[in-house]
Formats: sequence, structure tokens, C-alpha cells
Amino acid sequence: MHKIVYLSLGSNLGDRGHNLRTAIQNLAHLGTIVRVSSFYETEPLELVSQPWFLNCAVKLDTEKMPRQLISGILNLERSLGRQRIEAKGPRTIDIDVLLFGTSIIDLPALSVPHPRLHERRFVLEPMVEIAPDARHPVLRRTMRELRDALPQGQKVKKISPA
Ligand code: PH2
Ligand code: MG
Ligand code: MG
Repeated sequence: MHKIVYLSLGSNLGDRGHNLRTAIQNLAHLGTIVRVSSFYETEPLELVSQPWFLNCAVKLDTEKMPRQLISGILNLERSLGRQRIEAKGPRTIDIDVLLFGTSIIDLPALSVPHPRLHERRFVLEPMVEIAPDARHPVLRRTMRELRDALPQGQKVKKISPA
């Protein structure tokens, strides 16, 4: 069964653009890349005293089941040098599953929709670029509606065209 999955990618260590591009190339092993957003330079949220991130969103068409997909993603993060030192701390690459079709998933290693998706401009701006009408299956709002409801504040700047 094909599923449309949306991912959020982020990097704030090393050559951030190279890390995102390498991750996207490797994601092609887990499915077909349908769309990639521009890259966005974003102010760190939650753990604020760390370098700025480069973030983007990816639309993937996959035949994998949720557990297979998350284990493939974790392997890919490790192969790109991800070390888990501090929660939400600096990382070469972070790949988060935002939406998995219209599924609601609650596994120890995977919560979908991503629990903080609707609070994060660094997620929603790239998502509005590639999937403005994708709907959050719990909140029942589109990505555009969620982005428009965010408070002003987090600085997010598009740095490369789609
Ligand atoms: N990821 C976090 C915490 N804070 N801030 C930005 N701007 N971008 C991120 O990818 C990010 C973050 C935890 O995964
Ligand atoms: Mg994350
Ligand atoms: Mg993550």
C-alpha cells in the first residue's frame, strides 16, 4: 500500500546544506521523493541557545509500514553522524515524521501526527510551501490554517528556491 508521508528535516551542526541534501538522497531508499521544499534558515526553538538550523520538508511516497519507516530513518540519521547527547540539542541531522497518510500512530518510537508540528513555524512554513492543503488528522486544520494561527516570533527565512 502506498502512503504519502511528510517529513521535517533539520540540521544545525557541520555543513547544514550538505547534511540536508545527503539525507534527501538517502531517503530515496525508503520510497519515492515527490516534493522537497526550499531550505529555511530558522531560529532555534525550545532549546534556544544553540546554532540556527537549516530546515526543510519532504513529501515521500512509501510502501513501508510505520515501524519499518522509523527504523530506516533512525539508521539514516546514524549514518549521517547523528549523536544523541542532549535532547533537542545540536545535531547533524534530524528527520521527523509529521504525517503518515491520515493515520494516527502512537508507538514508543513514533507519534504521528508529530506532537509539536502545529507549534513550529520551522515546520509549518516549509509544509505550506509543498502541501498547504494537507490536513492535520487530529486538529482537522490544514497546514496553511495552522501556520496562519501561529503567534509571531520565531524567525524563519527562506534561503533557496524550491
Ligand atoms: N528541532 C528541535 C528543537 N528546536 N528549532 C529549529 N529552528 N529547528 C529544528 O529543527 C529544531 C528546533 C528538536 O528536534
Ligand atoms: Mg525533531
Ligand atoms: Mg527527531
